[in-house]
Amino acid sequence: MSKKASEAKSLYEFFEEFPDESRRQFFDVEKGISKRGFFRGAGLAATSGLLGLAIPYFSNFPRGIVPAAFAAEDVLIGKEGLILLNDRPINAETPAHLLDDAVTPTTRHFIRNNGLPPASMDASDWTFSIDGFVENPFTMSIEELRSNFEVVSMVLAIECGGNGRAFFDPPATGNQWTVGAVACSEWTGVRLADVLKLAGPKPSVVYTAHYGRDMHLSGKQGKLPISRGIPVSKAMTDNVLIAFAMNGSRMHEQNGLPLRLVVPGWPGSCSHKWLSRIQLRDQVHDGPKMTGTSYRVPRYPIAPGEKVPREDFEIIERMPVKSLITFPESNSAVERVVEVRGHAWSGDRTVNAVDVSIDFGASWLPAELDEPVNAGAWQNWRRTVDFPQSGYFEVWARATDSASEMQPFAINWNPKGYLNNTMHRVALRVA
Ligand SMILES: Nc1nc2c(c(=O)[nH]1)N[C@H]1C(S)=C(S)[C@@H](COP(=O)(O)O)O[C@H]1N2
Ligand SMILES: [Mo]
Repeated sequence: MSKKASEAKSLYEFFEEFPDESRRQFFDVEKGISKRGFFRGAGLAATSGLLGLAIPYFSNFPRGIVPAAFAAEDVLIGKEGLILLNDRPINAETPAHLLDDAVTPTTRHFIRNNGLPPASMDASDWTFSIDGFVENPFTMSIEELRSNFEVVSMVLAIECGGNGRAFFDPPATGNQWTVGAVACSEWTGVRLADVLKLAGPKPSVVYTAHYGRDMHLSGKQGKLPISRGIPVSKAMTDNVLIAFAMNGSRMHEQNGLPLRLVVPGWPGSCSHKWLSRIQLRDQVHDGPKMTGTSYRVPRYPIAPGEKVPREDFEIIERMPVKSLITFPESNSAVERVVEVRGHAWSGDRTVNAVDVSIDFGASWLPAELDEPVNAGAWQNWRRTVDFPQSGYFEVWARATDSASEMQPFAINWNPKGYLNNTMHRVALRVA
């Protein structure tokens, strides 16, 4: 391997690829746990109490894993203000007030991993293959994708199917996302539709299957953390991209560097990261996280806590209508007159109206709502509100989409905690 340890792009990669050097950098056998590493601003503050401590069982420390003392902050290098929900696999959400930008900066795009990111994310030797039920299977480098297909940039929203899971009662197991497993960055890449057309799907094709180079948590070679797919009709939509750049520059390691799918409006799990292969199938895909109850909901409404037979679950397709209040920040103090603002989206549809309430839903005020900058982008909205007096207020926001579907106040419960699109509320102290 020609790469030097100092070129490791993240702490993760450093520990994984250079187990001996990383151990030497972070563990001083005589002085104990140390922080002499070369990682700019890596989260010392939270771990400083541990610095210099002897490590009695040093010789047992597994090679290639990041010490827990550092994991919490250092895995988020290149991210700003994200809240880590889990560090193995890494899952981190963005507080609502940090999602205020019309286009989400790379530093604030959430992270949802099912496994371990690949050790190498080198764009220059990455390949992408398309095969299965196609006339013309092929493999291309990222450079070849760029030169063989039209390169487009689009602002596209990705929301995890489990966003909002934390608000389910009875609770659902899985990452306890509150509202911040959503983002809308600008992605640059080629259209999946163009790539499929060159491959020439056979008439029997109904579904895609997505494969990436991340690893299963068990570390077992060939065991996939996730492999999902979408109906070929969705894959042919012209805002589904195979992306190689994020916000006009390098993609973040945790967001799929160097190549990923972006399937706006559908569960984030369709947007495969570290993408290496798409297979076209003559039947619905059956990879990990595609079957059973994964990314599926009962096909009929059920009562909270109700048990549902497996065969009554169906695959989630479009995400439901939803909105987010990104200003003011919840639990902050504001003046009597304030501009409330945020975003709204509805998978495969547009949002027709956003209304806000400052009186716990008794009356609603229409917000000014922008058109999406392109199909698949969230829509920005704003509304100046005039609080009648000082005190405790809540602002509630409620979006209604082009099919007249409106965000509910009460939760539509389902066993795995998906699709929670209840209204967002922020608490304010009015001066
Ligand atoms: N290869 C791979 N792709 C993946 C995942 C993964 O674990 N591995 N997680 C999926 C899920 S569940 C979501 S919500 C999105 C999150 O994208 P982000 O981490 O860039 O925000 O990536 C999807 N693509
Ligand atoms: Mo997800």
